Amino acid sequence: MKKLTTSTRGLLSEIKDEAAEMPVSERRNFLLKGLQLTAGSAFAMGAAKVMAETPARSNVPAWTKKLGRGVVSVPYGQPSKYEDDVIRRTVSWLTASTESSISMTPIHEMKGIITPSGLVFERYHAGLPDVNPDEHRLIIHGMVDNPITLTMDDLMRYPSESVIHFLECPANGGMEWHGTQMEALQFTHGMLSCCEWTGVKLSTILDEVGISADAKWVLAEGADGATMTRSIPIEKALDDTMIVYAQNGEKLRPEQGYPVRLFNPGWEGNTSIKWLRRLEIGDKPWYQREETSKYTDLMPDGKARKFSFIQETNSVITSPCPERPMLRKGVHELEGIAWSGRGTVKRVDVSLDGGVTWRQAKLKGLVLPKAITRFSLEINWQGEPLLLQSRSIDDSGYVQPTLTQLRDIRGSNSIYHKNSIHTWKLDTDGTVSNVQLG
Ligand SMILES: Nc1nc2c(c(=O)[nH]1)N[C@H]1C(S)=C(S)[C@@H](COP(=O)(O)O)O[C@H]1N2
Ligand SMILES: [Mo]
Repeated sequence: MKKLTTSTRGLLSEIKDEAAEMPVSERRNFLLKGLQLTAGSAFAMGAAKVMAETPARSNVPAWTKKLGRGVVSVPYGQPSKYEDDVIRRTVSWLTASTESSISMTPIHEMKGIITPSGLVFERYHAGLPDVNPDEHRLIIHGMVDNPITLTMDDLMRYPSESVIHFLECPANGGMEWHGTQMEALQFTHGMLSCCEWTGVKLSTILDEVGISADAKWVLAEGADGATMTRSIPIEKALDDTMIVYAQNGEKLRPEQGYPVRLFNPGWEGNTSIKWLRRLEIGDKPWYQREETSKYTDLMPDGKARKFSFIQETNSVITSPCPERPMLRKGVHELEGIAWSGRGTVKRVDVSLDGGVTWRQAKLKGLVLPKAITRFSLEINWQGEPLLLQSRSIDDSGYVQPTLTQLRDIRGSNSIYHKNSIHTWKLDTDGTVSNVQLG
């Protein structure tokens, strides 16, 4: 299958040339295949016509004429082989090695609000450790009355809770503070996932160990080679922080921290320590004990923003997008996703003219706090160029800022927390490119 390419048009003409030499019956399937992968409007409209002219009954495919595979031929199910383009991807020049790197979720292919576990973006500081759950221990100590060491079995005996929340790296979109660099939605917004997480509320366990009245911070440490360490304020720990061991109905994937991770709903992803081995209750954050914080946002005056824990509301149009161009003229369901680390997405507006006029989109399906929320708007596209934008507003009243508004306050030195309104340029031929407007 063709890999994602920055030159959609180049690929299209390639497919078109190849198709011209085929008999009509073969061409139909081939064209449809090409459309799913890349597609452009003029070409796509041709394919739709071919399809309409072929009577379905004359086409009895091979798989209708024989028995298929029996049960348990695949003990753990996998996606169809025809979906092998729906995968995590990384940007090779972003990091020096794959062990300290990040891959992105193919959010242009996502349906509904749940990210399948195998497609959740991965962020490692020292590669993926192979943790044996039988040998793994979670230690909870520090300013507590009764320090404890938990096995995974111990942990699973506590009352459990399941929540659906997004998880986003604050560097999502961070490559584009200075200008556009990425010609794919997967790379502009793909450091984002939304799963059902199951585990124990941290407050339940803190209750049991009995924290000191002077406790202010919880230091969390991972069991990977980076022994990644972050501190979270006690208020968050006692609010909705969880110790999770399951994801989308099964045990955590190794990539997501198997057998146990911390999960801080709505907060920057780095605080959700994977392969969690230690929680130390204290009165100081970790950066006052060890090194200086990496997770600050450098401001134009050289000062840094600290404690920018919350992932503020953000949104992006997922169809059309560079990977999903417009296939034909006419009525389209424009679709997108919005999310807010403060709470629930209240409203999403869509602009077709680069922010001059706005229309309110419809929120679709489940609308949950701190979760991916889908929106849609019906448009009738007649081949005119458009500048597509979406603007999310959450129930705290926070309105997603324009790029100019964000840069006015934060400059463009930071690599974190770029949640500004995103613009896609839709061309007359249906292709979509990444542009920046004020
Ligand atoms: N132990 C450990 N925890 C970690 C990391 C890590 O490298 N080691 N990366 C963090 C970062 S920066 C992010 S954005 C999230 C990503 O979670 P995911 O890989 O499950 O998508 O995990 C966080 N937890
Ligand atoms: Mo991150």
